[in-house]
Amino acid sequence: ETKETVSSLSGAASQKIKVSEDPMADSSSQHDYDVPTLAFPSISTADFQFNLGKASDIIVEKVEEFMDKLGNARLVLVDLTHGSKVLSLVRAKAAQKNIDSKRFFTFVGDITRLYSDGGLHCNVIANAANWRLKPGGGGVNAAVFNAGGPALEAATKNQAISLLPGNAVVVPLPSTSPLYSREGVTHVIHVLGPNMNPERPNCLNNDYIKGCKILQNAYSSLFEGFLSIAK
Ligand code: AR6
Repeated sequence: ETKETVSSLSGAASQKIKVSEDPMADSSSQHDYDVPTLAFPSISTADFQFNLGKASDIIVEKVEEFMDKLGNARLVLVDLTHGSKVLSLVRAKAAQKNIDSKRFFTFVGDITRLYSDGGLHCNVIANAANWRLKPGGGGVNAAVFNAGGPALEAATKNQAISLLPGNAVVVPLPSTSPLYSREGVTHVIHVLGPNMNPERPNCLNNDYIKGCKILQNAYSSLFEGFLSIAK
């Protein structure tokens, strides 16, 4: 059922438009845009060579732990391809644990183009950073710093100059950053995960006792950082 109403759109002359009387029909898309949403990559599982099975266990365990504190906020694990092993492992394990798929799900796409390419609005995105918080180096770090532009680099320097493994830093994004204007991203959270790659600093030489602890701490820091701005 619809009714006719008179409305002024962006200051233009009034015009007749039809609006639906079903409140859900009009509010649902608006509602989705407003839901605090964190998009995050699988920390440490590419360049840092962390075991995918262990990493996917930790992701699901940490998501489950934070579910109760989330309120209406959402967590989205992102990777570049439909063939992503870590996405399918996490999907299977999350389903097994009956994790609410409205508040935690996986998404295929470039984390710097979730809204413009995929129509998914995430107000916060996470970066799998390096300890110096420097641009470049490939992977998601290069993509996030490229997309964020000089504004992200400067804002990052304001918050921290380095990061210890297992830690995260929340960076408010200036509106001059393309990530803000194009994607609607208001914060980037840099996370430093454990490194198993001998060619990168702080290699743990396959010590998965330490590695798993650090990855757990990394996700706790990330989700706590997100909650601190989502509320
Ligand atoms: N969008 C979404 N996911 C991505 C993107 C993207 N644009 N790019 C990569 N991934 P990695 P790490 C996924 O290697 O293992 C950097 O050079 C990727 O498929 O970016 O924590 C830093 O400077 C994988 O699932 O991060 C560090 O030195 C996940 O993101 C180091 O690499 C993480 O892959 C960190 O290594």
